[in-house]
Amino acid sequence: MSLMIPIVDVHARQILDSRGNPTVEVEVTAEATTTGKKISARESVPSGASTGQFEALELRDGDDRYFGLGVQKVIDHVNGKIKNVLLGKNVLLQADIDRCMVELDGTDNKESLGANAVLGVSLACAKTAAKALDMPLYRYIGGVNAKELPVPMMNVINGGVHAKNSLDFQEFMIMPIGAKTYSEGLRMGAEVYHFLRQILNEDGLSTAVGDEGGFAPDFGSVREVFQYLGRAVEKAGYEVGKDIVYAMDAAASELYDQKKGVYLFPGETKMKAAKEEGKSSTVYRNTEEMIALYEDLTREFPLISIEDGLFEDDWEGWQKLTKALGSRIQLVGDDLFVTNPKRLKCGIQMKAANAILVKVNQIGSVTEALDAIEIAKLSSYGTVISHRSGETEDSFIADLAVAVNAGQIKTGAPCRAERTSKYNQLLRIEEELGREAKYKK
Ligand code: 2PG
Ligand code: MG
Repeated sequence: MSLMIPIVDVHARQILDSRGNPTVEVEVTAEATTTGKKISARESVPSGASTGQFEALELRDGDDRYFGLGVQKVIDHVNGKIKNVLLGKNVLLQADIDRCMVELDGTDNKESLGANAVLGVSLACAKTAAKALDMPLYRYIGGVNAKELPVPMMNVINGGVHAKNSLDFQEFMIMPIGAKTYSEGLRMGAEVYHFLRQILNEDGLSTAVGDEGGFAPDFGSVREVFQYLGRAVEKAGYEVGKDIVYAMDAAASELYDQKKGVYLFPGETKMKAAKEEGKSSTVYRNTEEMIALYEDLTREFPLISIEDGLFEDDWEGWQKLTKALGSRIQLVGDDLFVTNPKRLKCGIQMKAANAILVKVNQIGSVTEALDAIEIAKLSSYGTVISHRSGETEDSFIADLAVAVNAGQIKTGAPCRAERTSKYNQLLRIEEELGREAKYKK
């Protein structure tokens, strides 16, 4: 008979995320039948700003508290219907727990209970189960072969909807691929980040940070961003393209004008107008021009990964992009796939993108996120485990990245506690794994 550790309590509360908006925290308690000992663990739910239209639904109250962003309805769903269904269930049966909640919800996008309700419970169950077995979370989820520390994709320059600056693209990341270990990589990234601040300061540019901890000054162009990154890498004593390479998240759906079928660049327009004393017209690009821009950037700079290069429902465009660049660089589908096994399968069939961004709250349960990762791996698609721009101090995704040997994690700059909590948890895991820890296998 397999081990039975029944759930004896499920309790949700409203807490604040890193943007000061409400989110859900769930505490699950289980009881070891042999000893009668109670074990509890809690987890909280992140929240995006550049959300994909195909994501599972994040339920909000829509009343006059917290500008409509309260999650009291979600709390009631967890403490009511969900708790009723889960009491007495074995906390070790994650797939069974998640399936029960999906069935209870009964919709495709979890709109009746809210993906934030289901996910909070799902995450907390996994953590409670690991604790009940006295196992590290990464090992509970991933098993005995969970040992690969991910390369951090550190978002050191913020733009798009994550910052109020002139940058239309959302994220510019550094990846310390020249490091031998994760901790060395983290150090390299943090050093570059500090030199970047120094250089920006010297040039009179703002070093205030955006939602993910990266700097957010007004840059004249995308190329200027990469030039600054290069200067910071060199000043830190590393080699551009060898020790450190670049990644970006264009978050192109945020720029896409569906009526006109083009991508608008308001920041670039503003900077151009300032230069040309108000004479400039709106800068826009069509799909071919977007692809051409990416091609140019990958030739000019060691840019090895582009996320959401095109609109989230332009499958044809994605096919073209993948044909043009897919054999040379990583093309990551975030809003395109929304961690949804169905959309990922479709993309694989169509040869759209070659990697998936995994955000647990896009799909709303641990099991479904693991399904998406498995499908990606089977088709040799890359996997990047990711935070959201609105985060909490929890570090579930750090353990998840090691559990599935994802190889890459995107969790912001080495700054702001909700970002460093993930990077720091990875340091602990690396220490615990000791000689078995792998980095860039
Ligand atoms: C993204 C994310 C995380 P958000 O687009 O990849 O960096 O942003 O959580 O706002 O969707
Ligand atoms: Mg993205």
